[in-house]
Amino acid sequence: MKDLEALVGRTLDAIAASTDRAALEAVRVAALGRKGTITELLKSLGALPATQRKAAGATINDAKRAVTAALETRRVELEAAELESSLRSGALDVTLPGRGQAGGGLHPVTRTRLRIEAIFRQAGFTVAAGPEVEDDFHNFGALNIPPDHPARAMHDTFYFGDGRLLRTHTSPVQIRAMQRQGVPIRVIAPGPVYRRDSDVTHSPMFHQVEGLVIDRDISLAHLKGVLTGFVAQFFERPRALRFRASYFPFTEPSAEVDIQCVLCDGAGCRVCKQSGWIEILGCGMVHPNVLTACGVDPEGWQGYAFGMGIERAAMLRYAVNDLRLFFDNDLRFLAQFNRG
Ligand code: 2NL
Repeated sequence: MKDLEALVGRTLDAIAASTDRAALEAVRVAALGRKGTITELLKSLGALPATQRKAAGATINDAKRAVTAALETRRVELEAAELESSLRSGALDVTLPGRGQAGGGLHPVTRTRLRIEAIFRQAGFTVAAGPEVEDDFHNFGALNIPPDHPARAMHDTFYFGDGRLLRTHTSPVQIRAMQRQGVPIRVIAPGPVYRRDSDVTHSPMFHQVEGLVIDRDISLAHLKGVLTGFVAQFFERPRALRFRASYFPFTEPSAEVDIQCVLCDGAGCRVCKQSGWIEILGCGMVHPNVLTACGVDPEGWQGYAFGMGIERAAMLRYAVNDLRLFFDNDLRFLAQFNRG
């Protein structure tokens, strides 16, 4: 029994000294396993005389209970410590700021288109869209440009070879709008257009916005009024307009419109080539043949139309000096339009 007391003492010390669950399990096996020290003692009870067996059995079982209880207590302690340490090592500061989210932004050409749309909507225009793959009639025929007309060469058209082509302007959208909804009509048609032309100042795809107003007694005065208002709103200050007589097959009379240079206020600079004026759009009174082609009686209806390049308008508004910047998609350029 003296040996048993010492054995229990050593076992309890070993339990207390166990720093992880594997060590603790080794102590349990050494004491209570199939060949453990306490197990062996219990087995040896059979060799004792019957008179001593009961008392010895009770003592050994008390020792076994004490060891079992100590094992259990230590197991709970070690598990708590392991949990604590794993929580500490996996600690996460949920108050740290997240990684920067770089927000996307609209392309300057898109911003310019939306700005133009908003100004014309406010003036009572609707915004129309139509196919980019067109037929000869809607892109040329209805616009008073017959098959042999030299104006077709001007447009440097992409042809598919089956009668279809890529629209060279957004006029066909307005032709379709007139055919569909008839007159009176007050519409703008923004969108991509295509021409076989590619150099420093020309891209084979660019954007245009055209406008069309047809009613009973629409005159050049209405055209000048609408364009003057548009330019003042687009550039955020009144600008003088200058109409120069020009030629388009689809308008008569036709004009090209210059505005007082937005960079030098008309004083003369590199952008306006010292003239003080820069061209911004073309326009005119819709040719009677165009109305007839759309089933509109030119004796009862008349109106104006205009066309403007969106990249050009964006260059003037944002003081961008190279058209190609709009097509390179260099984020160092694009990001400048989406600050603040
Ligand atoms: C320019 C000139 C212009 C038109 C476009 C048009 C449309 C219809 C009928 C008549 Cl449906 N005209 N559009 C008229 C005059 C000029 O564009 O320099 N664009 C960039």
